[in-house]
Amino acid sequence: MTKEELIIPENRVYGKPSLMNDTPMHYCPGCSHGLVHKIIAEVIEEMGIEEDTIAICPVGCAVFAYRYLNVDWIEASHGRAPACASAVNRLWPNKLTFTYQGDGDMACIGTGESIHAMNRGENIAMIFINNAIYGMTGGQMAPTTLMGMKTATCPYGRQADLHGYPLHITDIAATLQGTCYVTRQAVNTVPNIRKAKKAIRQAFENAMNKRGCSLVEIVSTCASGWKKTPEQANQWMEENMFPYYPLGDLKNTVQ
Ligand SMILES: Cc1ncc(C[n+]2csc(CCOP(=O)(O)OP(=O)(O)O)c2C)c(N)n1
Ligand SMILES: [Mg+2]
Repeated sequence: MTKEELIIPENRVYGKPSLMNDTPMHYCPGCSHGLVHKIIAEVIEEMGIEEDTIAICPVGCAVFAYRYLNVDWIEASHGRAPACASAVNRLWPNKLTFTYQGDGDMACIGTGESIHAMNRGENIAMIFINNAIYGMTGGQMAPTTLMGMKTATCPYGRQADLHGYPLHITDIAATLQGTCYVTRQAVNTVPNIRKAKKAIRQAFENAMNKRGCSLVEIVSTCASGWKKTPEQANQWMEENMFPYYPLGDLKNTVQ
């Protein structure tokens, strides 16, 4: 069956998108990163922009994203993906440019770059994996760590007087004039995976149509960092993360 025939809905068989290569992923069981990679690959394939995509990967667990999807990638230094994406998109305005960042990368070391890229209305899409922790470096507290949540650097739980409050960077993004689409999604169930995929497609279309900056937050699990099994991590996310980071669109100027 040719690739064209495969994307006709009635011919479609469950499988790996052709953009995903056979490199074994380094992600832990139950991690959201792999699922999000897959839906990004599907969207790029469905939009037919495999040769017209430049992705910027972060420092964090997704540092090796460039190994798994066969598009052009640039590896930015920690937090600098939005600055890098801004330059790329100004040089190649007809390419899809997107960043892929964790909460430590986007909402801590890269807060300045993220907010200013969004505020400038760069024609880029930003995919933001919020697992409320620094996964890669051993589970330290992130700006998005919940109140009371235990991490390697707040073993008694996050306390306001010591650590301050969780940063709602997605809510801040929605207030910026340069953003056209800001949404919060998850990949914990099949319906949510479908919604997240639709959101990523919308963000990519906005970027290609030069409508401004889109931010897609994916509320995510980090089973290893949270010291839980994959099932427990999904349940913990539903019970604790979703009330604090409710799913849905925060801003959509495009409808
Ligand atoms: C300049 C710099 N500071 C700190 C680090 C250490 N470091 C690597 S990844 C990371 C945080 C990653 O967390 P996040 O962005 O949430 O991604 P995750 O691993 O959770 O997906 C940190 C602090 C670094 N590599 N470079
Ligand atoms: Mg993280």
